[in-house]
Amino acid sequence: MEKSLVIIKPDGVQRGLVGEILGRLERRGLRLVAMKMQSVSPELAARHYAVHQGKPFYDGLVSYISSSPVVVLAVEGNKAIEAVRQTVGATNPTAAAPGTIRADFGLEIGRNLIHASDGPETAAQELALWFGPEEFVSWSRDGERWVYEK
Ligand code: IDP
Ligand code: MG
Repeated sequence: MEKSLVIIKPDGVQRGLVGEILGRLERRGLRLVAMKMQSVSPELAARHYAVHQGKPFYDGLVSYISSSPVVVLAVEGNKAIEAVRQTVGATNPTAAAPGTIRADFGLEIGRNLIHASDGPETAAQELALWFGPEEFVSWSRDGERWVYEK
């Protein structure tokens, strides 16, 4: 099973969409294995978005993510990384497919509501950046045999 790191960004929290966003991931069958609400320091934002350093949107991105609290979570499931990215939608909400979180709730790339890991390596790095090992809860959902064939 794979884990993915998800951040409900400040706009998602401020707009009261935490439950809606969480619900979409839960209803897909993904298992929530860690979750917390926190403020994001510019230092943490810089580490999380290090790959984007030097890009024109970098400064705005760091101030956006540190402007107001976020909800950070880890979800687990078969192909969780790909499944979450699909439910999240394309980076620019107006290019995202209808039915995705970004298309259904967003209009601008600089206010796209949610972050999700984009591959196994970044997921491992991001999970270690945002959570200590003791923050993960190991459990299984009783209905998982109705989500997974095997
Ligand atoms: P992703 O979140 O879909 O993985 P990335 O390309 O990794 O997209 O970019 C990280 C974040 O940076 C985006 O989610 C978005 O918030 C922001 N971003 C990316 N491109 C732009 C842009 O052109 N203008 C403003 N913000 C951007
Ligand atoms: Mg990305």
